[in-house]
Amino acid sequence: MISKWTFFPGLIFLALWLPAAATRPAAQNAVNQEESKVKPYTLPDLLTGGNGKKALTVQDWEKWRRPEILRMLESEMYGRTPKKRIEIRRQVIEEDTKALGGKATRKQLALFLGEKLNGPRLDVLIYLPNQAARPVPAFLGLNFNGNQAVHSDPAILISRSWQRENRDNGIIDHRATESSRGVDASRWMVEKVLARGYAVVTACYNDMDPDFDDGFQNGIQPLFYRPGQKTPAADEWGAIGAWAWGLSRILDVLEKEKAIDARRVAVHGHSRLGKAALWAGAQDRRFALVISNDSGCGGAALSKRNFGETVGRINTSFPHWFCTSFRKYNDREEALPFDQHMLLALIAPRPLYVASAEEDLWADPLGEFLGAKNAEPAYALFSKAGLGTDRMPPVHQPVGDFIGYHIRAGKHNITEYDWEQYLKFADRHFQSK
Ligand code: GTR
Repeated sequence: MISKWTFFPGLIFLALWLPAAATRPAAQNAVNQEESKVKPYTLPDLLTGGNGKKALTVQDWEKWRRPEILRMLESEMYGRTPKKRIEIRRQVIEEDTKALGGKATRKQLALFLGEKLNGPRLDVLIYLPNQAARPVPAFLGLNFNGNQAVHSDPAILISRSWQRENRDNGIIDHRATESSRGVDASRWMVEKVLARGYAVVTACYNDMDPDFDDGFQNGIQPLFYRPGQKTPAADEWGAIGAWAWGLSRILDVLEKEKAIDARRVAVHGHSRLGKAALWAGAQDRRFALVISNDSGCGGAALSKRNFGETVGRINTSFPHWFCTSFRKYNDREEALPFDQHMLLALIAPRPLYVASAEEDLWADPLGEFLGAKNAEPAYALFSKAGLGTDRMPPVHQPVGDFIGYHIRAGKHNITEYDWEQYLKFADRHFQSK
């Protein structure tokens, strides 16, 4: 007989668990972080088109296979970027040729997006090395927390945009405060990058589309709505699309900066901003080099490999990042007609670097390596060598030629070690240009 003491606790447990389970999306139960539990999966062949034909030459790739992949990723994942051109007014807000103790020139520009004066505004921060004899290459990346977070330089304008709450980082009531200056300095290494002869260019991703789900009312999307449109269509861009668009608009600006060689701009990003950097590099071929730091699911990591963050999880936690069409693959990764190796392949033949961190299981380091590995056939069409190995290298042993890869010890972050590798990789590929 069941005693009342075994029965009641069970009932109480059920009563607590049932409502929670009913509201919890099924996808939240399905995250695997054990290699032995990875199920077999098949990747769509990179070079074989929807009609069964295989791309055998650069011409095939350029003429039909690349556009076909790009269209799939647009309409099924990141959403199409509107073709419409909006009005953008550029204003130099501040300039100092003796910044950072005389080592650099700091320039701050505002891009006013759209016709309204009080519309979205993109604040761009540029540091140029002062010693340069000719136009310099640049590292361009979006930042979390605002431009003032990348360096403690007191002259950097404090971001006016909504920011993710983080009191430890000086973000209070969603606004950046004085105490947020330089909180992300270790992720940017401004002095180090300048000393190596590169310009440092950044802007805050929240300037384009604040990183929360508000039904696309407060970012740049409304500037592109057709008359009567209230939200992007199922195959139109989400937040990652907007962030990538912003990177291209900053590149437009760099093309007008005489001190910068816009043909040698590396676009980079960490995590969600790594996803945005990859999507920007895939769409806009003016980016000469692309770097993904721990970009994980929706970035360099394969989706069909069930390890770490899943499509269902990412679409549930961040419903505004991708287009709504992408949600049909929640818990159905096997039905995806593409995978992330195809995103990476769109960057070919330009140099691509993918980096992982050993403890960052959520981003699936091996999945990131395999994303890069399976992009190689596109590079091979251009006679460019990729990783040069089939096996994931051990920690701190970077590999690769036109596709670089490393895994470092530690957590989900960007560290000096990562920067050392990016600088070496960029030196190698940009010196010849
Ligand atoms: C996580 C998210 C990841 C990654 C990360 C980040 O919460 O699940 O996809 O983007 O945030 O941006 O740091």
